[in-house]
Amino acid sequence: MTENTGAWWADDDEDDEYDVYDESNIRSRPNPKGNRPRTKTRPEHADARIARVLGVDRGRYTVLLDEDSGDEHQLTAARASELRRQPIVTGDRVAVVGDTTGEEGTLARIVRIEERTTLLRRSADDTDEVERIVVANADQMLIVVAAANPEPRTRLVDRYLVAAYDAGIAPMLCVTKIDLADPGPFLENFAGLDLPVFTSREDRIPVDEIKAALVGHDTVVVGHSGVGKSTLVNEIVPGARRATGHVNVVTGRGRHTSSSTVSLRVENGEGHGWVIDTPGVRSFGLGHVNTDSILKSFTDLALLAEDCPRGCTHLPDAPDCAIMEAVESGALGEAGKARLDSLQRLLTTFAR
Ligand SMILES: Nc1nc2c(ncn2[C@@H]2O[C@H](COP(=O)(O)OP(=O)(O)OP(=O)(O)O)[C@@H](O)[C@H]2O)c(=O)[nH]1
Ligand SMILES: [Mg+2]
Repeated sequence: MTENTGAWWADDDEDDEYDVYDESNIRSRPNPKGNRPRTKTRPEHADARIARVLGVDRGRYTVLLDEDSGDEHQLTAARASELRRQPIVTGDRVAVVGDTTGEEGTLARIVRIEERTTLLRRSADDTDEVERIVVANADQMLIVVAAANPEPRTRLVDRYLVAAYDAGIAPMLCVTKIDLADPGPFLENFAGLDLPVFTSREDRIPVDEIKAALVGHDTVVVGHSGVGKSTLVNEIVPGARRATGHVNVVTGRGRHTSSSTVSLRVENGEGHGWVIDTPGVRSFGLGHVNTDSILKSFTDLALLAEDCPRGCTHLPDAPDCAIMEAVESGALGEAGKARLDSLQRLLTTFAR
């Protein structure tokens, strides 16, 4: 798949600008059956087949049909007019009808979006009610952060963690560019979390280790522009050919090289999984996140919280917080202290 040159929003598929490519606009075609009007109630599409959305580019969806059968093939599809207000994103499972041969020049039609198991969302900022769906049905998130160039930001990682916990997606962390700086001090911030951590440098990417974690899963790769997401993906998926870009030496910023979200198959001797490379974003707003879901992801602490007073914030100034009492009593050891710190830092992100 080639990368488009549009903005990150090009993936969002909610922009009316892209609706010009939508099938709904081919309506002026003469009706070959004569004068029978188009009926409003459409058939159930009993013959529809389920496909996986691999990528979206200007209103055209690349989908994979008959996954894992001997006849697996990709095809291009457009969204049926009845779905024009519903975003369809990478990772979605959709029902397709029409020409599903995938032959050159053919275009199938997406008539339904299957129920999603997870939905990774973000908003432009924390007050923005408008959500963008980043990816559907991922069960893992690989948060990529560079040890330097660009400098690692704890807060951004916190945001990704919260978004993952909120969506019910298991997070993992990969620190790249460890040839440039020691990742140790940064990683201490996350010591309290059950977070698998990989460290990597371009000439020594732990490919086997990362692959082993990805096989059997759908993993969305997120992180700032320039941290090396596409560099990793290219190493993990031979032939992925994701473009990579330099980081500006003066500003330390990446160039937003990847502009599309794309699913690629990861394989090792054990099986396969899917890795979804996403464009680096400037902000990851969490206007939609519910604080309860953050606590829920700290299973042990959530259990203790059942003894908290009603409406307890679990923040340092909260009276009679059962979690803090347990930690202070030493019952949870040093690890418990670190976990409480992480929990409080994440909760603070949302204290409004
Ligand atoms: N020194 C060093 N440079 C690296 C490492 N990994 C990646 N890079 C460089 O970092 C730059 C950015 O890498 P990309 O893979 O394009 O980053 P990205 O996260 O995909 O960026 P966007 O697509 O813009 O979001 C490239 O010049 C890479 O060669 C590493 O481990 N060490
Ligand atoms: Mg990239």
